[in-house]
Amino acid sequence: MSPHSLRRMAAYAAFMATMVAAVACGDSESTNSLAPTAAPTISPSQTAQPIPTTATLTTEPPPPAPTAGPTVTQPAATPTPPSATPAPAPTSTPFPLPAANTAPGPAGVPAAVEVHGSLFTWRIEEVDGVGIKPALALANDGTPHVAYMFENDVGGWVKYAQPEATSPGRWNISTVAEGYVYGPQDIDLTPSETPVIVYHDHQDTGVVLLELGEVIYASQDEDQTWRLNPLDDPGHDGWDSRLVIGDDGVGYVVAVDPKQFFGSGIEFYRVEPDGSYVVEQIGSGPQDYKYAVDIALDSLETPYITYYDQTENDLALAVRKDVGWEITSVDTEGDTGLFSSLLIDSTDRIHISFLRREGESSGAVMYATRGKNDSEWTFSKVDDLENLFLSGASWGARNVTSLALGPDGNPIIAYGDQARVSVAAWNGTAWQSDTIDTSKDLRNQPLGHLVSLKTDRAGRPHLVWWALTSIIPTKGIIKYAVGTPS
Ligand SMILES: [Ca+2]
Ligand SMILES: [Ca+2]
Repeated sequence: MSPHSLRRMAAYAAFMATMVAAVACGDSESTNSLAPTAAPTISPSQTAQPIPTTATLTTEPPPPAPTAGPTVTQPAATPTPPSATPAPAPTSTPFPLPAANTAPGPAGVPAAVEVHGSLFTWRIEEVDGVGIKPALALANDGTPHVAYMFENDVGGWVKYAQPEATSPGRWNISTVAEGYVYGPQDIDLTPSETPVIVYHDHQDTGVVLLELGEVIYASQDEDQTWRLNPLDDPGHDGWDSRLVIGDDGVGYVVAVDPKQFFGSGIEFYRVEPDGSYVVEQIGSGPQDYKYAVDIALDSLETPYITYYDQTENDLALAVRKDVGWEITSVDTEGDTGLFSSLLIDSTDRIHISFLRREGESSGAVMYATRGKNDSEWTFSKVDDLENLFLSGASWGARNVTSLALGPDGNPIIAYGDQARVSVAAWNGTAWQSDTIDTSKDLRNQPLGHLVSLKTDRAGRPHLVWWALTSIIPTKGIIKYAVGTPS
């Protein structure tokens, strides 16, 4: 058997083992009871400290295959298969798709739901009845742009949705790309407000090839056709991709070249408006995909990256220097730094939300901040999550925290687990929160463990998330909410 075939088999075995583990764990996780969600107000944690309020407001890939298949050379390292034993593929899903969730309303007009929280009145809409792992960008006028996907070896896709201007509750949906794609993905807008989406493409169907796999940089031409730019690099690249576009239209991408595919860790991409790009390893060491990475720019457009340092189980911050990357630890308290979300405001104050793991299915949503000239970080606990699904499942916990800044410059953080999606805002002395969605049935329709939050220029929070409706193939419902102050 050729080395090529061996690599294919090893990768496929690891992939299938992950899928099997997902289903096996799903059965036990789904017996958790629904967490109480009645109390909308959260008392400040004992460790909470005042957070400076001087900050001002700032803000923050598709299918297959490239035409002339570039052949990527594999690293010479001896592959060490992840600790996984191949097992028979599961044949059924314990989470049947409820028919009601795919049927449009009688008149074809989707219903919007209003939720009155203590902070905001939320208008909630269903973007699409099929899709997972959404990401959100906002235009200057507050119009949402949503990217989401369907991860499947056959028939997978990436879609893009915007609300219909003249029909509230309806969304215009178009297909960005088709193929064997994977999320989480990300979306941002260029200075001329055209969308760019980044995502992982296996670049094959049915079989995962180590020789392929890239982050795809999908941008829209003036005629609104999608141009798919595979950012070729050695390794099965582009997992957990995140994107921020600078004022000059340069795209800054971070993504994982993961340990699951014998990759070298977290990589940074700088993509020019003409599509040319450079790739750098930031020096993270080997990293699994799953725990999220994020990227933001300071006032000089210096890129900063947060990630979960799997060697030390810490929240790490990497900053691009004139030569290479400088990495420091932000939080080292226990097993911490999962699922981070990063913003830098116009004063160069750094804001990070993340999860400190506390148990098999529990953790604390945390906030860390540091002013430009501060030497120390200030930490604050936002809330606790009790129904996290932290296994290796593709639909398990991923980007479970997402941070934005309100009109006063204070942080607003969206977060969620299988049971609920909540949004908390810092009022200067404490966190207050609204729960805007709860799982109707943890066994049949857990929430999808991913939130994407942005604030518009008026400071209104907008977010997208998803509810799981089927494990194999993984399907869900894409939801969107916008809040106006109560
Ligand atoms: Ca790579
Ligand atoms: Ca590659």
